[in-house]
Amino acid sequence: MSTAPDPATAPAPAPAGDLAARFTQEFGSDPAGIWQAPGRVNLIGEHTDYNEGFVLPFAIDRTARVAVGVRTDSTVRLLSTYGDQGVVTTTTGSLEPGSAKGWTKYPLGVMWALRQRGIDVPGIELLLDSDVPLGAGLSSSHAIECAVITALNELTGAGLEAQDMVLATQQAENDFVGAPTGIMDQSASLRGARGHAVFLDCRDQNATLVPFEMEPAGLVLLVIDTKVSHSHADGGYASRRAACELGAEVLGVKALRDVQVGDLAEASGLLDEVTFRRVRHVVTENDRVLQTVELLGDRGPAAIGHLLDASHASMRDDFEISCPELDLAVDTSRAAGAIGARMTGGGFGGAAIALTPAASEHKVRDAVVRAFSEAGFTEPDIFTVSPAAGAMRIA
Ligand code: GAF
Repeated sequence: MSTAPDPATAPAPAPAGDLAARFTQEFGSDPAGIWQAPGRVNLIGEHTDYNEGFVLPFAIDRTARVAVGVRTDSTVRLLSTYGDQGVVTTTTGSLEPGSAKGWTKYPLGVMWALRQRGIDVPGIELLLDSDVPLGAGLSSSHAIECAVITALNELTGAGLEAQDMVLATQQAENDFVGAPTGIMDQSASLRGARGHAVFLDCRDQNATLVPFEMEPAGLVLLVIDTKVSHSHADGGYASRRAACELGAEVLGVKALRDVQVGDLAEASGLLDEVTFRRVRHVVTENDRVLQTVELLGDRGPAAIGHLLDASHASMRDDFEISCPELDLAVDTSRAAGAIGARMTGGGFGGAAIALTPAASEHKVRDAVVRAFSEAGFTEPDIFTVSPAAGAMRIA
């Protein structure tokens, strides 16, 4: 998706009526409907999903929207309101891994994955609009995929449950896009709810909505987009996943989910030094997710700051997926008054989050912008997010 401008600096997404009008202007007929799906912030639980562990993401108030029309033939025509690709035309029969470029990999990957499930996906016309920042670790790609699968599930009458849609979008990411990701991001986008985080057990896909509201606690959640672009189809994500699989194999467990904090001393004698640190991150991170859920229930968001900090330290030192910009964003936010901060998402760039007293928001923002300028880094984009609804039809 690197050819498109960053929607973080672009205007808010077009109202549904404008998107429908643009669709009609471009394709010469009205769309069958408009669907939207949010990006996500992961509050805590990083690189635990593909280890069958626990995650606690939430859907954010930034969405991808698709206007979709059904054709009577197999032609597929795709256009986005940003980027410079123009209308991309293909056919349902020619979809195969490696056949798509840029943002079109996401809708076409979903169509391919549905066809792999025997679902008769017709030709379509699709217009995409999004205000989820690209490459910022907020899962702009899954927002597109989840909007598309929600639309196609309805338009084809496939009747897929959320769990099936999660697995279909994972297959699209893994096998069509080529990113060996887990199930967290699409679960948040499809199953999120306003005012809640999604506590997901990635072994059985059991999801529990956990109340998570900043305003009553006098807090805001800042996202600091470092503008360091990353891609999970690059090698870093895959190599971390491979280290986890190696760790589980040597320790004789199905997945690292089955290793407890109390097992780590013994594990250190069985694993090489680097693999041990990768394992220690996952095992302690699972424990931090469980502690976070408990604290949110007992004492609310003001009580979880130390767990966010510990999560960041673990990703920086043990999993080694942070970068100088993310570390600076986290350290500066903390020093300026945030009660907890961590990088969020797969790492190697993207965004940090800072849980901040509302009264300190401007101080934290100013401090981070100043620190980035002094370090010679690109100016970050800083904005607040709140837990929002999951994917739905909006028109
Ligand atoms: C990316 C992946 F898509 C998720 O599945 C998850 O592994 C995350 O990185 C790391 O927690 O967002």
